[in-house]
Amino acid sequence: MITTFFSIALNLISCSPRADSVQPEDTIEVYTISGTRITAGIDSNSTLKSVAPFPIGAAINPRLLSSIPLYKETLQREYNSVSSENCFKMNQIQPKAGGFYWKDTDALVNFAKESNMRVHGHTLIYYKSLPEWVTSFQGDSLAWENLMKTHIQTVVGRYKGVVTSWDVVNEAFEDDGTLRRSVWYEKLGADYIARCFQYAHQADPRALLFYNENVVGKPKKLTAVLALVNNLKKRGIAIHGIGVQMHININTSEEALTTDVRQFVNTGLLVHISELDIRMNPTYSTNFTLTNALQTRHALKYKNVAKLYRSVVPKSQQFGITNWNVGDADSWLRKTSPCEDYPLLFSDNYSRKPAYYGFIQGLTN
Ligand code: 9MR
Repeated sequence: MITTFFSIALNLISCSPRADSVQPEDTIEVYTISGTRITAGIDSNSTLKSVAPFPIGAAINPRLLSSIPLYKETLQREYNSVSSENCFKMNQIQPKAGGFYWKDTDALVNFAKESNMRVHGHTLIYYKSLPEWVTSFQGDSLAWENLMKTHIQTVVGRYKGVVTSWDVVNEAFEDDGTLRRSVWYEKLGADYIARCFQYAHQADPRALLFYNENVVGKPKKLTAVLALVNNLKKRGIAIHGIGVQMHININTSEEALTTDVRQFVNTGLLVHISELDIRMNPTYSTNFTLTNALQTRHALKYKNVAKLYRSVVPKSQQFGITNWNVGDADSWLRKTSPCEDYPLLFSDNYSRKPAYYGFIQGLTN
């Protein structure tokens, strides 16, 4: 028996197929033959990590590993890299001055080790998610420098040789390309970024160090990031890669994404699509309806992002693609947006969505 994509979408979302919803050339081919699910050119044993020519990651919450067996199973079946969604952030890992909380990060790295996965640490220095003791800290610039250095070197030092790579600094720029007036900038000046990389490099000279930013559709910020990384390179400061966050939606233009990624490729550094999710409800409509047409557009966008990465980023610069969360129910968007959305590859109960098959096609075809 051959069932088209529509029947599968029907199972997933219980809404009627709409004859006008898909152009033939836009169809993501998903079939079931005698109970075996098949996508164009891909056998049913395929998983993300088995087909991808580079590591495929997910941002995870280690607490869900023990509470949701399917979460863990999905990660182990599909992924060979993990990022930490929140547990390495300063408010979680150093909630009190000098009081480090390692339970969650240890759980994450132990899980990665037993599952043969790479660990990407997100993130050492961020303007957000700071503990109260930092935001209220009183001290001169030397004391602030010491606070920042100690934080970086304690965390990187503990996981030396275990965490492969770090987002050393995250989101240091405003959309207009000026440096964000974060507490780090205010207390330590613009060159705090360079020193963060130096401190991380001292603590683990073999770790790969990334600058991570949300630049899509923000050309001034992108130019500022390029200037920053080129400056660090020129000064001989250890920086190995750029994390291109990709919190996009079904209307985001592939041309714009290509231009952005190409500019990062030109730096010669590793390029990590570090936070991929694709909103289906870009207008934040409160009357959102999940249709087959939307699922198809969503799947095609995932396919195109994967294809774009493969075609624009040379193999030697492909650090990988990381999905920002696993199932839709875990998505940060579900927590922060009041509106319905289904941004990921797996459904609330971790079944593979059309987007999964689109992504698989983009990784292979
Ligand atoms: O997904 C993360 C969410 O759970 C946190 O509340 C939030 C603040 O720490 O950060 C979210 O992740 C962000 C990431 O750290 C940096 N880029 C943007 C991500 C989505 O906001």
